[in-house]
Amino acid sequence: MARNEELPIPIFPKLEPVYGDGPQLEEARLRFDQLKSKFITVFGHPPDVFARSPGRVNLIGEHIDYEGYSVLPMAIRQDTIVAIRKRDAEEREKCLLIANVSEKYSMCTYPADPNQEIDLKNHRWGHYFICGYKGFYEYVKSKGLNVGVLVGLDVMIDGTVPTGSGLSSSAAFVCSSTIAIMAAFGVNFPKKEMAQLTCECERHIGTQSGGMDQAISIMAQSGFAELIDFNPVRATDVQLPAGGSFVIAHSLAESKKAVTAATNYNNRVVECRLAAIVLGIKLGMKSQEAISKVKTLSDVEGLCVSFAGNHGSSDPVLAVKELLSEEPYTAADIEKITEDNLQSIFANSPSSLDVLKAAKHYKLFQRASHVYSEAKRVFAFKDAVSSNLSEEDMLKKLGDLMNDSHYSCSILYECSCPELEELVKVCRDNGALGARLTGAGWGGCAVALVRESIVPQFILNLKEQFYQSRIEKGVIEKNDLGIYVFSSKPSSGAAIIKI
Ligand code: NG1
Repeated sequence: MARNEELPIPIFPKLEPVYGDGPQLEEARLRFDQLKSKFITVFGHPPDVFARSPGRVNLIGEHIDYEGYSVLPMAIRQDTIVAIRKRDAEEREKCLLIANVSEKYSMCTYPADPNQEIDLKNHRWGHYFICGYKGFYEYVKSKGLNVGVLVGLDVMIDGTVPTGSGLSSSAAFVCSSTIAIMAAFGVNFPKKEMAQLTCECERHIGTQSGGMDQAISIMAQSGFAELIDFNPVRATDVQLPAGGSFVIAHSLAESKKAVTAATNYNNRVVECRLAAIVLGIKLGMKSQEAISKVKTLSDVEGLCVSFAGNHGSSDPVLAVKELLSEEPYTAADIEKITEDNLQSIFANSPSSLDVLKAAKHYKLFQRASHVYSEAKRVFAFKDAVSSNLSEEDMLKKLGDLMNDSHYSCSILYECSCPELEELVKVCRDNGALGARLTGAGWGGCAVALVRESIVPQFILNLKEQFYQSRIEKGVIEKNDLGIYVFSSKPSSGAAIIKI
């Protein structure tokens, strides 16, 4: 039987295979009906087809996908649905009209030219659709496929993944858009190609993202978390212990990843690359060879492990401890080692040059220590789940790993924030076996592993101890609490729906 990632995106004539047959199905029916009728009101025709892709919560493995390491997320029930209609070639306007069921987002109009530049200085919500649009045309061109003359598209979006929450609303949007465009043009590809393609699509927004979010959004299987490996992209089902549940809670600090890329997300990508180059040189590579060949910390892991082997260990972190300085490096410190200036090392990457402009120093020791130790925790998590530990011991082990991951994200990777710290503490104080920030961080959500039996009480306690004061200050409405704190079981991945 073909592996999941070899299969094309599934096409369903009904909603049950995607949303199951519980209360979620009713909610989905309502959303699809509303989306269709609003589509007809706005565009005067029904949509040709729908595509949906879910958000995700990352259970463990933070900020390591772009370093080539495996991660362990699961899809959540919140998703983005895209309704689309391809206009006939003779219909007047050749433009892309992107509407949203939510009045918060006004209609965006773009030209149909797939070579258009995305105006990154003026962020608009519709840009995420254009990421998929540009990516689609680049991909069919690379495959030598002819999809006909340029036509206009009518598009309407309905998203339930909260934005800026670390639950990958952006990937849900980009993946569902790309798949909807493909479905409208009557093509479909294996999921592993779609995962790679949508990851590249999202880079058009200016973040140097790894591929985790798109891979899980596309390859998720209902009932399972997935161990996602990269190069090549692959997903392995992970059955989580039945006695535990994952509660997702929003810190209410919004993480604006695209806007803060130069100092936060892309900054860490650049720091990791520099750490990898410096390690490569210290471990015997010629500086020009390291600069041209070493892209990620996984590229020099072998060298670090050999170094550790000579010192009685197998842990690459030993090389980091011995060879990198704990003090932050200035650009000049690094250039002494690389014998080349940083601008020329990153000359081909405009978003990295933005990082260099904004950076005062580079914390190579801390970032590399996080990446190597977090990569090990992912496998420890996967091993614990498939071990024959008692359920109680297994849950405890998973919780400990999540706590260690949070410490590393917070102290070594510095991607937490005061609100997340407070929330993680409240989770632990109320019986979470483990709690950590999830996703890029700097705001957004925490995920807590909680014994199934205490979930309702746990959520009530969080409402009292974290959210109540924020409701009183008017930060959120009491009626919206269900959007900000909920428990989630692993949901299904992307699908094309023809109803
Ligand atoms: P979110 O939480 O969606 O911003 C981002 C990246 C992931 C991964 C995590 C950190 C994108 C689309 N996603 O996720 O690839 O690097 O941060 O683990 O940039």
